[in-house]
Amino acid sequence: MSRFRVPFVPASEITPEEIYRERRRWLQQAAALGALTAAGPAAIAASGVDESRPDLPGTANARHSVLDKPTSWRDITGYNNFYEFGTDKGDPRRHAGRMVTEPWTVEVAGEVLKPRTFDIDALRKLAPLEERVYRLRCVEAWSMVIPWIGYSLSELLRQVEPTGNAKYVTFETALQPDNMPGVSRGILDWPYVEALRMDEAMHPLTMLVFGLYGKVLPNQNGAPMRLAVPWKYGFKSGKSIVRIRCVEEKPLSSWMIAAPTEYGFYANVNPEVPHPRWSQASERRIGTHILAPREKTRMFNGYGEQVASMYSGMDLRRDF
Ligand SMILES: Nc1nc2c(c(=O)[nH]1)N[C@H]1C(S)=C(S)[C@@H](COP(=O)(O)O)O[C@H]1N2
Ligand SMILES: [Mo]
Repeated sequence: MSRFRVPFVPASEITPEEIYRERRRWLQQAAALGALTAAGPAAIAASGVDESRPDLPGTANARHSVLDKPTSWRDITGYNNFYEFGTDKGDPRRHAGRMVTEPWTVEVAGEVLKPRTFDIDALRKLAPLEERVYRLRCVEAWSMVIPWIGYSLSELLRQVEPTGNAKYVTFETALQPDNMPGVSRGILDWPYVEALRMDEAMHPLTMLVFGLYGKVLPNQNGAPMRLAVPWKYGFKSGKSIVRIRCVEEKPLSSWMIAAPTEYGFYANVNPEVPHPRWSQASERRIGTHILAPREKTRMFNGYGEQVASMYSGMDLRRDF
């Protein structure tokens, strides 16, 4: 990345859209030259990537990447929510090594013409792996920037041919009570289940993830396969998925069952709708200086241009 610079134009002379377009053009050029990858050698060295993990490279997808500086490997893999392993931010890294991820299969069933159980190796090869730098905004008002490796979930759903009755898609996390110390402590209605509307699931930004920073996904981040839905609060992106079902009726997610007034089905990032117990107007970027100002949270986590049309006509205060 150091060989390339965003061309400098005085900010006073250009509109935000022009900045955005210019940067995007630059990104595409850089990507075409193979220069832009968040997991490039310099970035990897700086972020403390665990070099002992197996490689899982992906081709940089500049169109679907943000320009924010990726959060360090240390923070991405050490500050986690994965309640199956406990509620402390360090619990997933401490305990997720016990989760058995081999062998691993993913059942894709329900309202589909071709239900099928996929082996994880087949899933990794189902479509070309891409690297996409996404923002992740947690409902707890912190955020990260993560270079994920994977491809659009639509690639998988197309394979099973959803029927006309398939209106929603559910994602179920593995349940290994003996290996997951958080499960016996209640908290959620296990297994962890999350869901999307079919158009959300088919949106190109909705990503099936197998790796990060060019490495195979660590268990605490949802190995061997998790979801990344960047315009929604982090809890919508289920980890360590074993079952995907296309269904007709709007499903209840584990979080809706646990606290229906706090967590809705859509959970789109929305600075104007506070959580009943705290504001969602700003966020703390993990890994920045303790005195760094909080960032303003953006509607749809900054992905409005790509996703807002899916919600036109909806009252997002009611359908939170
Ligand atoms: N199965 C499962 N998936 C989960 C969670 C969880 O507790 N269990 N936590 C969610 C929340 S609240 C967030 S913010 C993201 C965090 O992902 P990360 O730890 O990879 O950053 O995972 C989501 N997926
Ligand atoms: Mo979260």
